[in-house]
Amino acid sequence: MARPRNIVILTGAGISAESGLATFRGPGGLWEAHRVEDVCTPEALARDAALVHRFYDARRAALATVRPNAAHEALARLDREWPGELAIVTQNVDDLHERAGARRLIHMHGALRSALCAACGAQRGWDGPMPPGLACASCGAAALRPDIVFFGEMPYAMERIEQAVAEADLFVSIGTSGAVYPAAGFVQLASQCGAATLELNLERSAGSPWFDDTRLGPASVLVPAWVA
Ligand code: BJW
Repeated sequence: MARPRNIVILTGAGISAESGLATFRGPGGLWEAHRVEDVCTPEALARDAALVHRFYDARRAALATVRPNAAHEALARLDREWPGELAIVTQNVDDLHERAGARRLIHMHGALRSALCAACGAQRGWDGPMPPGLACASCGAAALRPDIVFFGEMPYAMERIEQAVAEADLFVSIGTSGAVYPAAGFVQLASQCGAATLELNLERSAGSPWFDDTRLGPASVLVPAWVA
C-alpha cells in the first residue's frame, strides 16, 4: 500500500505486561483471581461496592510501582513525530501511555486515576483509595465510583473512535486478546473501510485471522521495531 497517513493504534493489557501490570486472561491474569461478575459489572458495584473498590484501589496503588516500557515510549515518539492523523485507542485503564508522553490518546475503558459520579456523570482526577459511597462535589449524591467501563456499559468516545478507524489507512493492534467487544471488532471495520491491518502480540489471538499481518513477540521489542 501507499505510505499511510492516518493511523489508528489499539492497545491492550499486553503492552503494559512488561511494565509489571497483570493482563486479564491466561495464566496469572486478573480473571484467574477474581470473577468478572464480582468486580467488573454494574450489578457487582450495586451488590458489593466494597469489593469492587478494593479491586480497583489495589490496581490504582500498583501504578505507583510501575513505569512505561519501551513499547509505550516508542508509541509516544510516533505520536510526537507523525505528521498525519494518529489515534492511540487504549483499552487499558493504567496511565502508562500518558506518562510516556502520548497525547493523541483515547481511554475507551476509563482510567484508574479518575472518579466518576454515577448520578451526574462528573469526572475528577483521583489518587489513593476511593471509599464506597463518597459524595460527589458537583451534585452532592453519594455516588462516586471508579471511572471504569464495566461489562454491559458503553465504552467512551465510540463515535470518535469508529470514525477514526473508518478513516484509517493503517490499523495496528498491540497486546490485546481480541476477546472483548466493541474493541475486538475494530479490525473488521478497518478492513472493510480499506485499511491495512497489523497485529503485534505475544501469541496469536482470537482476532488474528482478521489481520493482514501478525507479528509475534514481546511488545517491548516489536513496537520499537515497527515504529523505527
Ligand atoms: C503481550 C504481552 C507482551 C501478553 N507483549 N503482547 C457476546 C458476544 C459479543 C459481545 C458480547 C457478548 N456478551 C456480552 C458482550 C459485550 C461485552 C463483551 O465483549 N464480552 C465478551 C467477554 C464476550 N462487552 C461489553 O460489555 C462492553 N460494552 C458494550 O459492549 O457496550 C455495548 C455497545 C454496543 C454497541 C457499540 C458499542 C458498545 C464493555 C467492555 C468493558 C471491558 N472492561 C474490561 C475491564 C475494565 C477495565 C479494567 O478493569 O481494567 O476491560 S474487561 C478487560 O478486557 C479490560 C480490558 O480492557 C479488556 C480487554 O482485555 P485485553 O486488553 O485484550 O487483555 P487480555 O488479558 O485479554 O489479553 C492480553 C493480550 O496481550 C494477550 O493476547 C497476550 O497474548 C498479550 N500479551 N504479554 C505483547 N509482553
